[in-house]
Amino acid sequence: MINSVVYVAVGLIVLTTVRIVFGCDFADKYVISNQRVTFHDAYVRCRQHGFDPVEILSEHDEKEIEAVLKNETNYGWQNAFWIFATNLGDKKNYYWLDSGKPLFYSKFAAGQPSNVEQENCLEIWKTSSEIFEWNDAPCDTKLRFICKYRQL
Ligand SMILES: [Ca+2]
Repeated sequence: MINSVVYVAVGLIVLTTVRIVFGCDFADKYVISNQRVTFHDAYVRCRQHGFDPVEILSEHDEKEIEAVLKNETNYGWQNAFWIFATNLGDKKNYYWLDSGKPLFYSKFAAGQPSNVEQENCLEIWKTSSEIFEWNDAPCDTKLRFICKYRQL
């Protein structure tokens, strides 16, 4: 009896873990907002809801985000999402706001970041060719945003 309870408990833990790591759309790893807010409001809202503002540190992270966004959005810059890197620190190099890490990985659109004076915050969006790309945009633009469930 005790053994079967243990097996069931272990089974549930394995199932839950697998679902988080390999879920087909990673919907239980990331949270996509319906609201459109400024970059800094987006950061605060992730935190207020107990999530982490998303950071894309590798191609693996990028692929997961793209899998989530694929069914979430129409194409075009109007439908972009904040990812939480900015160059407001030194106006030159981009760093992830939460961890302070530099961009080990990036997927900027051709000609981006354009480094126009007012464009200091990074967004991700889907082109009409169904390709996801990054851009530097004005931080006070109101966009949807991506948070991540805190990993235990
Ligand atoms: Ca730009």
